[in-house]
Amino acid sequence: MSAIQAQVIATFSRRMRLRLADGGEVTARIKGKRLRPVCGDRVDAEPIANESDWLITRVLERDNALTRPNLRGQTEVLAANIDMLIAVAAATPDPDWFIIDRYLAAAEDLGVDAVVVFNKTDIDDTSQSTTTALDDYRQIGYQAISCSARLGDGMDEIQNAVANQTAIIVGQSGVGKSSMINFLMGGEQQKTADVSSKSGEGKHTTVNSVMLELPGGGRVIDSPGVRDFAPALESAASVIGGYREIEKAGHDCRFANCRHLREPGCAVKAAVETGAISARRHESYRRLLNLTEKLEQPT
Ligand SMILES: Nc1nc2c(ncn2[C@@H]2O[C@H](COP(=O)(O)OP(=O)(O)OP(=O)(O)O)[C@@H](O)[C@H]2O)c(=O)[nH]1
Ligand SMILES: [Mg+2]
Ligand SMILES: [Zn+2]
Repeated sequence: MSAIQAQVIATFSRRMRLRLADGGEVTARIKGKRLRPVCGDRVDAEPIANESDWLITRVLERDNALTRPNLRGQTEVLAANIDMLIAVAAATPDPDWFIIDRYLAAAEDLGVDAVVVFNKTDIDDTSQSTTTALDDYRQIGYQAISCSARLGDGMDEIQNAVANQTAIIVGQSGVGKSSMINFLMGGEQQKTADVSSKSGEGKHTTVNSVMLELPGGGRVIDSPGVRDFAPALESAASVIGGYREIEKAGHDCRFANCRHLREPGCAVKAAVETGAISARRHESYRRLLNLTEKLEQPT
């Protein structure tokens, strides 16, 4: 039998789960060392005689890929062919809005829709910093949804947002990504674990990316939680593009190559001073610009 097209729906280092065109699922290994399929990839695969595993022989061209720089400075691909990114923060662990901003910047860079979710409203939904952050996102034009995967509040809004999409759910460990997916799946599909009472951090329960078909429509990729995230951006221009309100205001700066830090006649700084642009978002932009320019320098 010759190769047929399939999609990678789960990765376990070098072993993969594939969904075939007829809806069937098989496990597969990868031909050769050079192929590096990730969750969401479309691949060519063929059965292997006398084995239950299939063999992936080719990775088809990607529409897009969510990446991050790993510790060795290489670009690691997290998932491919997505059309929505859902960035999750929660009442516990303490929300880190800078991480959410950097996920949003990654989504802008990919040209995919992004939604901000604040989970665990049953624990706390009154913190001023959270209310401000969510209001800021809405004002910039992002959908920001508050929910409780435990109680089900707000989960219909998330289901509506992902219907007809292939979305990746990202965020710190322990924010409840897998719990949200379990709620939407209507059962315990994905393993979850308590946030550590000692450190207040999640336990990195999800270790592999897995794509699930939701009964209410749409597909979601559960992904391992992170301590930190920064997109592998190419240039200052892509950092600016990652902050849509900064990019927009920047059209009125005196200098076309304004970096929106200390330049004279900077419309972005002026907007930060009047409060039209959130000072926290501008600080977030400054940090990502710094980081991106540091990575650009040969060391
Ligand atoms: N109170 C409350 N707890 C929740 C809610 N959603 C999830 N949790 C709990 O938060 C803990 C972490 O949830 P997970 O779903 O494992 O979190 P995760 O984001 O998938 O974490 P990683 O896989 O480590 O990245 C679990 O104990 C969940 O039961 C919620 O809405 N309210
Ligand atoms: Mg998880
Ligand atoms: Zn400027």
